[in-house]
Amino acid sequence: MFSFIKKKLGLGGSPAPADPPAALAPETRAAPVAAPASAPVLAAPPSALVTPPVPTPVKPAPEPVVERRSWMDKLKAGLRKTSSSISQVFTGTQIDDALYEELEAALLMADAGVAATEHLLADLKRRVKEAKASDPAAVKVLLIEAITELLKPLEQSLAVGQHTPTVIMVAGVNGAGKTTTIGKLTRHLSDSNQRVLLAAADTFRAAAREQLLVWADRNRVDIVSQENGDPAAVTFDAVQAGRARGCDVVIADTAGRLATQLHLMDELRKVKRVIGKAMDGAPHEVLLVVDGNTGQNALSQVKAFDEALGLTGLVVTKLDGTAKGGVLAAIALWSRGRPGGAVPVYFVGVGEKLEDLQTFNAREFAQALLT
Ligand SMILES: Nc1nc2c(ncn2[C@@H]2O[C@H](COP(=O)(O)OP(=O)(O)OP(=O)(O)O)[C@@H](O)[C@H]2O)c(=O)[nH]1
Ligand SMILES: [Mg+2]
Repeated sequence: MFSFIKKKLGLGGSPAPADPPAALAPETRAAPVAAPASAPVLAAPPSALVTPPVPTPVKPAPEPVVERRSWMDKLKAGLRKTSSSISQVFTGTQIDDALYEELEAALLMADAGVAATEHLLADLKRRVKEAKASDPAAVKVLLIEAITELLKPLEQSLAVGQHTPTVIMVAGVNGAGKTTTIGKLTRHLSDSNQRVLLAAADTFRAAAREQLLVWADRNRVDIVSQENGDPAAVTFDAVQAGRARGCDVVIADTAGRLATQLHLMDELRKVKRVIGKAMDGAPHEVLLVVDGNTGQNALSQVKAFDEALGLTGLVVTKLDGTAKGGVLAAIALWSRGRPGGAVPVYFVGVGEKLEDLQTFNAREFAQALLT
């Protein structure tokens, strides 16, 4: 799916098989730090593992169109409730106060929050005046423009290749979709001949380790995992192993936690600090995975995790369920006032399958919200 990388690198390696390969030897699955670099568990031959000279955006090519369209269909289906209630606003014949009031209510219902709703309404009124729009259908088109412009700064690509390895730390509340997202991302990176190493830094539950092991096996990548280990120690080992083996990307999966669980947030900070000790300048990406169903709570999570860790990107999952989608507008507005600039939404998830993780596109999202 992320064939863009293949094109950019000109590597075109064959993708990993859909089914998990036969069980790998335990020593390759739970690779110790000191494992020799000569024992890669990868589909692609080492000779193909070229570090790109420039950062490589992890971005799908516009092709294949059918796949992207089916993803859009899922996104639209997920956001149908929101889109039908907003569309309802534009079925009348007049642009009047009642229309704007109805729109305000629909945006609030869609989880956009008060600030983003006010911002969008003011921006829309300005656009309507400028365009001298005279019928509600034209206002709807202008609203798509306003939402697209608001969301646009969130549309950025995750780049790998500038560092070897690029170290990515993944955090989020329980059940947000961290491990699933890492699995999908790993598969896309592997398919693009990027050598990935996973760190099972969710050491609380054996099941969590097992879950990541399954993804590692399926994708045939190395994993550093320790029974009852300390999350920071596991991550440290993984980054060191990633450096020793010349991996392109190291991804650390962490245990779910609420931002209000202060000791667990401290632990997360420690994981981040320790990654920096294992490699100067790392982690290069600190991603927060947010469940799109959590509404305005998603914005609270983004703020809290950003304060604790300094986020570099977001993944919004489960937009195929009961998610209303408007919270992205709230995140975008908050991002505008953030000293470090917008926190990009690198990926959006609309299901549990591999192809259900896609890059975020502001215009597509705005269209899905309204049509
Ligand atoms: N419908 C839907 N389900 C998803 C999506 N992403 C993840 N899931 C499901 O959400 C559930 C939780 O996903 P995990 O990846 O285990 O979440 P996690 O954040 O790692 O959870 P903890 O490690 O327990 O904190 C799983 O059943 C996933 O299959 C998505 O985009 N859409
Ligand atoms: Mg998990």
